[in-house]
Amino acid sequence: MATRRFSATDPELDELYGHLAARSVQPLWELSGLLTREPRVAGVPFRWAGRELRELGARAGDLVPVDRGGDRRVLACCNPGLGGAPYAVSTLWAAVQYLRGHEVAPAHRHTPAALRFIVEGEGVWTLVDGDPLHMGTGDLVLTPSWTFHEHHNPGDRPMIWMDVLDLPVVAALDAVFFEEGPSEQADTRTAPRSDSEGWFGGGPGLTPVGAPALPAHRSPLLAYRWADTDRALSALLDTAGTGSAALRYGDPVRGGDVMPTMRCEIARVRAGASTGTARQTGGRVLCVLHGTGEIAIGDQVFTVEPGDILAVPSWTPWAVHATEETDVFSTSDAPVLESLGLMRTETLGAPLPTAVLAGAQR
Ligand code: 1HN
Repeated sequence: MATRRFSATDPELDELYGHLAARSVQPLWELSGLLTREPRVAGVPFRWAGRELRELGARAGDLVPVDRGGDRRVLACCNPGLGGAPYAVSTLWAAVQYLRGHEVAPAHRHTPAALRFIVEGEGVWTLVDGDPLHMGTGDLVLTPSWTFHEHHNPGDRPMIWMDVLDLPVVAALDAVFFEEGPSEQADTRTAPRSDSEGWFGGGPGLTPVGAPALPAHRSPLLAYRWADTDRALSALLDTAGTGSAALRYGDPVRGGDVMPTMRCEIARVRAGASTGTARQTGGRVLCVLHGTGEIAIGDQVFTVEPGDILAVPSWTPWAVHATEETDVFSTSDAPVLESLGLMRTETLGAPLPTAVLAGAQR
C-alpha cells in the first residue's frame, strides 16, 4: 500500500507533502486518533450460545473430515466488531473443537499457546510433547507455546471443548511459527494420569524434590482437574462467607500464571448472588461451566447457561449474577499487560441493578 499523501492549500507545504509521500513518510500533525483518552475498542460484548455451538460442531462433524482445514475441526468465535477477523476479542482466539469417536487430530506445534476448557464430556486424550493428558468435564488443559500436541478420541462418543489461543498477540508481534509433527503415525497412548500431574500435581504446597528441570516460561503442570478446582472453590466460599469467590490457576512450583500470555481464573457465584462490577485493560473470554444467570458486559446483559462463551473487550465493565449457583471460567491476556506495565483495573463496585437484569437478552 502506498503511503498516504496529505494535501495542503499552501503550494510549498503541498510540495513537501508530495516529497514525504514519495519517501514513505507521514507528518504527525496530520494524523489523528493515534492517542485516545481511553482505549478505543473495536470488539463488542458478545455471547455465543453453547447450545448452538454444540449443534454447529456436530453438524461440522457430519460434514467435514478432521484432516481438512489444518487438521482440526474447529469453529472460531468471531467478534462482530472485529471486521471478520476470527477472534473473540482483539487479543484472544476462542473456538470450539469437535472430535468424533475414533478420530485423531495429528501432532503439530506452534508458537501461539493454547488452553482447553471442557464444559461437558470426557474420553479424549491430548498428548503434549508425548505426555497423555485426559480431558474431562471442568478440566483445564494447557498446550504451551511450541509444545507438540495431538488429540485422539478412542471411544465411540464425540467430544467438544473450548480452545483459547493467544494467536492475535503472537501474530501482532510477527512471531508465529508452525511445524507439523515428526511422524505421520498418530500417537494414541492413554494413561490414567499424565507425567506432568505425577510430578507436579501432588497437591497444595507439595512439590517434588529432585524433579526434572522446570520449563522456563510456563507452569510444569499441564492439567488442572475439576475435582481439585471444585473442592477449592467450595472451601473458599465457605471460608470467605461471601456470595461469590474466584480462584486463579497457577504454576504450582513458582507461583504466577500458568502461561506468560494467558491468565486463567474460575469464579463460583451462589444462587441469588452477584459479583462486583469491574473492568481492566486487555481482553477476556468467559465460559459458563455450571448454572444459569445473567452476565452483564458493558451495556449488554446476557442470560447464560452452561457452554456459553462470552467476549469481554478491553476496559469494558462486567459482572455475573447467578440465578442457580454458577461456575464461570475466565481467561485474559492480563500477564501480557502486567509484564509490560500496561495493566489498569477499576472496580465499579455495585452489583448489577435489578432494572438492568430485567432487560437481559437470550
Ligand atoms: C490448534 O492447533 C488447535 O491443536 C486448536 O487443537 C485451535 C486455532 C488456531 C490455530 C491452531 C489444536 C487452533 C489451533
